This record gives sequence, C-alpha cells and structure tokens, in this order.
Amino acid sequence: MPATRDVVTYCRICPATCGIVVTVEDRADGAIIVKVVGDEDNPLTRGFTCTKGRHIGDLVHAANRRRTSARRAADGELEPISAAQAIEEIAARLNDVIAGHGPDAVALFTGTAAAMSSLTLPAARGFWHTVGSRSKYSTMSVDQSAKWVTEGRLGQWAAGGQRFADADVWMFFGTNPLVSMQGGYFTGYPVHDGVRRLKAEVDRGLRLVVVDPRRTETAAQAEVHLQLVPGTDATLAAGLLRQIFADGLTDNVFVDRWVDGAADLAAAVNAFTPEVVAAVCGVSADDVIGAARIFGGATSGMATSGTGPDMGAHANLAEHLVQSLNVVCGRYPRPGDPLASVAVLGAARGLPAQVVAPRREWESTRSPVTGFGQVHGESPAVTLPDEILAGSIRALLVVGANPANAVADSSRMIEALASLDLLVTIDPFDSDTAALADYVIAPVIHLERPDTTRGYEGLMDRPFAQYTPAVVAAPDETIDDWEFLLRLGQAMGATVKIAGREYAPSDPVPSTDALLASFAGRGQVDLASVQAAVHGAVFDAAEPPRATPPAADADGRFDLLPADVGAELAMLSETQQVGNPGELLLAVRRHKNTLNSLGPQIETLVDGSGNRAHLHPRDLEGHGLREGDRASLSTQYGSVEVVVTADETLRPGVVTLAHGYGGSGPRGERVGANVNALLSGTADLQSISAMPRLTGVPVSIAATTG
Ligand SMILES: Nc1nc2c(c(=O)[nH]1)N[C@H]1C(S)=C(S)[C@@H](COP(=O)(O)OP(=O)(O)OC[C@H]3O[C@@H](n4cnc5c(=O)[nH]c(N)nc54)[C@H](O)[C@@H]3O)O[C@H]1N2
Ligand SMILES: Nc1nc2c(c(=O)[nH]1)N[C@H]1C(S)=C(S)[C@@H](COP(=O)(O)OP(=O)(O)OC[C@H]3O[C@@H](n4cnc5c(=O)[nH]c(N)nc54)[C@H](O)[C@@H]3O)O[C@H]1N2
Ligand code: SF4
Ligand SMILES: [Mo]
Repeated sequence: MPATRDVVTYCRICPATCGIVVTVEDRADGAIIVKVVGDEDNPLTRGFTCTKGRHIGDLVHAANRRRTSARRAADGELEPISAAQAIEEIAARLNDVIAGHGPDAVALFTGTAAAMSSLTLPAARGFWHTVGSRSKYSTMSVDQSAKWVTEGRLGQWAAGGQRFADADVWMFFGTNPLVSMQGGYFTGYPVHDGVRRLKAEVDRGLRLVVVDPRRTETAAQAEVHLQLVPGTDATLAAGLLRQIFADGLTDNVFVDRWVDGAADLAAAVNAFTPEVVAAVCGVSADDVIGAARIFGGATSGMATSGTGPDMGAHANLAEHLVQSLNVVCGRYPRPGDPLASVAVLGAARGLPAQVVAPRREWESTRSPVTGFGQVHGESPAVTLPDEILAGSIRALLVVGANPANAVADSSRMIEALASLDLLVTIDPFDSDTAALADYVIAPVIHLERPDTTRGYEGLMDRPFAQYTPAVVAAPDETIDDWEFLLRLGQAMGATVKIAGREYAPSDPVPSTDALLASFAGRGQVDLASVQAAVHGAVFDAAEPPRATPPAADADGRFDLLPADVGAELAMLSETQQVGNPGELLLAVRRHKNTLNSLGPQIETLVDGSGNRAHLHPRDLEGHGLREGDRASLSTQYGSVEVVVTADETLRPGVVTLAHGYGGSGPRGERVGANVNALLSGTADLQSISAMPRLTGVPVSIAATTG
C-alpha cells in the first residue's frame, strides 16, 4: 500500500472556502490527491462541500492541465517555453508597445479565478500601477456592473449593509445562493456554509422573499416567491416601492436626514400599481402587495440582488430600484451596530454611518472610441473589441479570465483578440482565450499554493481565519500568478508594490509565505496564531468592526431620482413589455457542478451531453421536443445546437442555458454550446455600463432534423 497522508485545507474554487480534508498519496512520481471530504472541524463551514470541491483533485491532476508555459510559434502552434524566458520576451514586447503607443495601449483583463488566490489581485494591482495604463477590464462589467453604476448614481452607505444574522426579513432578487454561494455581491449574506445558514435563519423566523423566474433551491425556502418574467425586475421593484410609499412603511427619520428625492420617486413609481406589475411581470398582484408589506413592515433586513436583475433589459434601473428599497426603509447599520463583514488578518476599520455621495466618474472618463466612460476605474468588457479594432489597445494581459468565452458575442471578441499585437494569458487550461494567445503561462493552482482566507473576509460575518500550506507540490515549470506579475514588472524595469512592500527590479522575489505575512501585516490577529489553528478558527478576540458616528460635516445624501434614472423610469412605464406573449425568453442561471468555464472540461463533473437547455415540460411538448432531443436554439444574433432537458422549476416560457461551455474538453473537442454565441455585444447595451443583455432575451427553438 502506498503511504497516504491527510492534509487539512480549504477549497478555493469559489469564495465559500469550504474546509476540506485532502488525502494525498505520495508516489514515486509525485503526490496524488486521492480523496477529498468536508472538514467537520472547520468552525466556519462545518463539513459542507459541493461536488466541485470533492473533485478538486480532478482539476489539479487533469490530463489537459497546462504544466508548462507556451509561446505561439511561427507555424501557429504553441511550443513549450520556460516561464523565465517568457517573462523576458513579454516584458520587452510590452515595453515596445508602451514606447510606441503609450501605456494605455496595454490592457489588463482580470476574471473570477484571479479572486481565488488572496495574492493575485494585490499583485495585479501592483503590476498595473507600474504600467500606468488606464485600460483595465474585468468580468464585473459582464456580471453585476449595475451595482457599481448604482453606487455612482444613488450613493452608498459607508458602513455597508445590515447583517443577515440579525435580520427580520431578506429579499433576494435573482440570486440563488444555495447553488452560487453568492446571495448578493458583498452584502451581509453569509456565503460560508450558506445552505445550513439559510435554513437556520428561516427556522429562527427570518422572512424570506425571492424574486426569480425559476423556483430555485432558494425560492423553495421562501415565504413569497415572485416568479417573474425575466427582465422585468425594474417594474417589480417600482411596484414594491409604490406599495411601501402607499402604506407609509418608509423610515422617515432616516429619509429626512440622508435622502434626496423621496417624494419625486414616490410620484415616479405611482403608475406601477399591483395590477400593472402583475400584468408585466406575470406575478399575482396580491403577492406584490404581500411582499412589499413583509419587507416594509420589518424592522431590519435588506433587499439584495445577484446576477438575475443585473443582466436584463433595464439592469441599471432595476438595481437602482432594488437598492432604493433599502434606502427608503433605512436598512443600514447605525453608529455602534456591528458591520456585515469582519477583519481578522485584515485591518479592523470602523466605518462611519453616513452616505458616500453619488460620484459619476463615467462622465469624466469617456473613451473617444466607444463613448463609454469607466465605472470603478474599469472599462466595459463588451467594448474591448472596439478599442482593439480601433488600434487604441495593442497588447492584453489576461489573468484568471476567459474573455473569448465569457463576453457576449464571442465571435466578435475572438476576432478582436486574434488581431492584437500581443495577447498573454495565465491559465492552467487551454481556454478559448489561450487558444488565441501568443503566450500561455502555466500557473500554480489552488491546492499547490499556501494561502489564507484574508481575501474573503469581506464576505464573512464571523471573525474567522485560516491558513493553508500547499497540499501537493506544483509541477516544476509552473509559476504562481502573483510571482509572474511581480517578475514581469521587474523585467520591465519597474519597482512593483505588492501588499505594502516595494520590490525593485534587482530585489529578490519573496516566498509566497513571506508575501502572505506582509499581506496580513496590519491584521488584528497575527499570522502565526492563524497558522496554529489548523482547521481555521473564529477569533472572538478580534473586535467586530462597528459603524462609527457620522463625521460632523457629513453632507452626502442618497439621490433616489437623478434625472437619468427618472427618464428611464418614465420610459419604462410607457413600454412595460419584455418580449411578445408566447415567445420564449432565454434566462441566465448557474449549475452546481460548473463554475463559469471551470468544469465542462472535467469528465467527473460534467457528463458528455454538454450544455443542456432547460425548458418547462409544457414548452418542450409545445415545441414537439422530448427529453434528450437535439435542438437548435436561436436568437436574432446567432444559433447553437443544444440537448434539451425538462425542468419543472422554470416559469413556463423561460429557457436557460448556462454560460461557460463551448470550450475545449479533455481531448480537445468542444464541450457544449457557448451561450454567448447567441447574444449581442453591440445591441441593447445598458447606458453608462455597456452591460449586454444576457437574460430575458427572445429565443426560438426547433428540433434538429436528420
Ligand atoms: N456553482 C456555481 N457557483 C457560482 C458560479 C458558477 O458558475 N457556478 N459563478 C460565480 C459567479 S462568477 C457569480 S457572479 C455568482 C452569481 O451568483 P448568483 O447571481 O446567485 O447566480 P445564479 O445562481 O445563477 O442565480 C441567478 C438567478 O437569477 C435568476 N434569473 C435569471 N434571469 C432573471 C431575471 O431577469 N430577474 C430575476 N430576478 N432573476 C433572474 C436565475 O433563475 C437564477 O436563479 O455565482 C458564483 N458562484
Ligand atoms: N451569457 C452569459 N455570459 C456570462 C455570464 C452569464 O450568466 N451569461 N456570467 C458572467 C459572469 S457573472 C462572469 S464572472 C463571467 C466569468 O468570466 P471569467 O472570469 O472570464 O470566466 P472563467 O471561466 O471563470 O475564467 C476563469 C479562467 O481562469 C482559469 N483559472 C483557473 N484557476 C486559475 C488560477 O489559479 N490562475 C489563473 N491565472 N487562472 C486560473 C480558468 O481555467 C479559466 O480559463 O462570465 C460572464 N459571462
Ligand atoms: S461551495 Fe464547492 S466549490 Fe465552493 S468552496 Fe465549497 S466545495 Fe469549493
Ligand atoms: Mo460573476
């Protein structure tokens, strides 16, 4: 029997950071992960895992995992190259681009995998600062950019949101945390051990309202489920606001002190009667009234949203109105209240209970090529092809992202990426983006690196921290993301600042552990104490950060109805219709076994049938389709072939097809259809954010003959 050992660590596929115990077999040719189970002794996640976590070894050891970096040769094929050589060559080429066209001609694109190691984003920020380019992109602009737009138009509460654990009510718009582990972006919803946490809170008496076209795992727990037509959230939220105003359920003391435009908003939503909402959204008028009363009648608890409302026809308006529910009801921490997130390895900061006034940075940062400005210092991902094709961006560095797959109108993105002077991606798999790249850097992946939970403290409501050593050694020729970024900056001749320290070109590169220590340098608990708690620990000694009193001169106010929001709302009340009656609408959704484009290439996670289109059984029958049939799914922009499956949880008339498929599988074949081949990257873009329409998109389906 070969020797095995158990290593206590946590999964780093998604931000739920489930504690796991990994059984490793030490073989002559290296260590192999043979088993993964949930760590019952992890005080935060208590043994919870999902299938992806239990198959994390299949990702680490996947046959098609990239173990050596590669350079595109003259014949178009990728040839092996050492990371050190690649860094030298890339640095020289980036410096050439900057010398010829200025720093903005070099762009950075970060994605979800960049957030799964606590050092990658700090390193990317440090590298980016040295390049000095303003061309920054991330997947946030094809995800929930409406949240950033809303902060910019409505304002935000400096002390963040209320805590889930103390709430009387919670209203989820278009998020299914029991699958996605999300529940709203950086709100008080606990993503850790979320399945049991949600149930425990409902058992305690939390009143749950879910707004979702699918009877999701989360909706099944709700007191009221508003199963709306996708893309109609703005109308629904306007109706909820109308009812709350009509019933006098607003927090008038809060509104008087901190809010402008309440009377204007009340007038603007007046047309959205329960009957109008019922007709547009396809829900019952009584449920609209009931949901408004449950929310407005409570003393605490928030309305939070996920991707659903932020990917539809009126994404920015919908998000503005969802957040307005919190504003008019004053659902924010007051001085002395504990904040929704904690700090253990991070610095404890009390935050003031006051409004950060709206700031419309996009108005002063418009691109001469696209006319769109920046939101949170980022340009919209769908506009990247325009910048590339106009010649304003010539080199792109992709970190933990797969833009060739993830962005609407994938063929347009692919055409643009292929025309770059230089495309570099750091990716353990041959993603659609890697297939176009001049250099593909092979990174160390999760279980091969030491790490801490420092990067996820913003999502935790208890003062938990965990350190993990590397569970297995990384393949010799791989390089960690942070190290690649640091070395690249140094090779370009720059001093790079990461996690509070500066590294000049000739400085030695620190170890990952040394960098983790400097990243935890301002924490409430020292790294050594965290390292001593193998399963992670809740550090009760760490004071929960609390909301502090507002500054004496705090004069920021929420703006409920700025002119552009008012104009969109007026337009909405005139054109309240998404699609035509009887038409099928495509909606976004996530599945348990895949995380964006991670999963389809792993046979233990996804069976060979590829990306299945889900339809209500009645819709299958109505289109002459049966379970497992092949069909072509088409929009006015494109067509893909899918296998259909019956799904009773869907609202009739809704079709779901997950994103992330369509890349190459273990044998290089395409796995499933890419939904972004059906979506436009130029039509129906949201104002300000250029967010493409990904949900509530009319589709047709027909059996594939022959
Ligand atoms: N297993 C798994 N987990 C993931 C991911 C994954 O791919 N797989 N991805 C991660 C990422 S990158 C993100 S951003 C988060 C996202 O986290 P969530 O936003 O929670 O994602 P979903 O689980 O897809 O939930 C979105 C819900 O919106 C509903 N919906 C669709 N259209 C509409 C609409 O127009 N209005 C409303 N109200 N609802 C609508 C869908 O039915 C679905 O239930 O998940 C993260 N976690
Ligand atoms: N139509 C449609 N499109 C969508 C969505 C939708 O719902 N519908 N959802 C959108 C959303 S919310 C998001 S966030 C985006 C997702 O967009 P992306 O973040 O671009 O998608 P991922 O597939 O998660 O890409 C992550 C890449 O990182 C690689 N990777 C994994 N581990 C590591 C690592 O340790 N280091 C490095 N360097 N790379 C690693 C993976 O192999 C993968 O290629 O897609 C968006 N696109
Ligand atoms: S939910 Fe699944 S993928 Fe996310 S951390 Fe837990 S085990 Fe990993
Ligand atoms: Mo996302």
